[in-house]
Amino acid sequence: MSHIVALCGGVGGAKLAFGLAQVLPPQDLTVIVNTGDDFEHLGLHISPDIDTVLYTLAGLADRTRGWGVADESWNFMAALGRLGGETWFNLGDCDLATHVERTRRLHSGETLSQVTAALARALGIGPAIVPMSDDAVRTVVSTTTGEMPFQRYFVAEQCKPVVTALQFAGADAAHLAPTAAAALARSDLGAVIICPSNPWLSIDPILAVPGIAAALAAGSAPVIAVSPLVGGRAIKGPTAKLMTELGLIPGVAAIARHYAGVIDRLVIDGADAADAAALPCPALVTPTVMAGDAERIALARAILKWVL
Ligand code: FO1
Repeated sequence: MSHIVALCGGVGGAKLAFGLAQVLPPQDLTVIVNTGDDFEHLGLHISPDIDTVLYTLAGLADRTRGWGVADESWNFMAALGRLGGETWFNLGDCDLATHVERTRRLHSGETLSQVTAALARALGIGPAIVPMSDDAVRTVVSTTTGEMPFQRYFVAEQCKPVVTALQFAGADAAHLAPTAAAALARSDLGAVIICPSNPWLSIDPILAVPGIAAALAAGSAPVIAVSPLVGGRAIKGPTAKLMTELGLIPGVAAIARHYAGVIDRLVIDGADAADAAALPCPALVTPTVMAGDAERIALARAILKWVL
């Protein structure tokens, strides 16, 4: 069996990572996760996309919200509100434990990779879950109303501001996390799968870490992206709105153009089948909407069957 690397953001990406984790032996999968969304909040280090992947693979994720833990209680937030604290970013009681433990471990000198591996182990997750970097890379969103940190744009402003540009502060000086670099350099690497996460907000920060684009280009393993758009619309999140604001027509053609030079193939939904022939790379047309576990597993199987 060859090794598979998945590049992943939050909710949509985590669903495919879950599917891959069900069909691959744990030692054959490494999931490299975006940390551009990370931030310090209430003195805690929050890694939203890592946690979404951890909770999803552990079967703990809230499937309606897409983030956080299912059957969560909110006593901490209620108490914080009574004290007049900051309540714009919601931390459930169980989720809070993850941030406290991550922050404690980071303060004691562990790297984010080590902390993430420890949390994954504790949650019984088999595949390697790896941050893109142990160095701080922070997505900064430029909008017509000014520049703001990612979570301010995404949660506090609910993605309403019109985006003009994105920057990944710290990326130039960041290093690829050692486990991520090792996975991409494996001689048995069978494929790199870019999960159906937002290319601009979730995948570009990963690709901005020096060395990763070169590693993808240097390897003989095919790089396959899964379009996060179905019929020009995102299943969840601001991808289509953002594309329009950046002057693009939301659709699989623009996704393929965005990833030009990075990907060898694109996976698209049947709703976009008519666009397949005009794409600049080979396309697999298969259902990509992952409503439940069966669809997550079916998509993972279809991609692996196509590439291996
Ligand atoms: N998203 C929201 O829309 N509102 C929230 O209050 C919120 C809290 C939150 C807490 C922990 C966590 O891991 C994620 C959380 N998210 C919340 C989601 C997060 O902002 C986004 O999923 C990602 O950063 C985008 O992928």
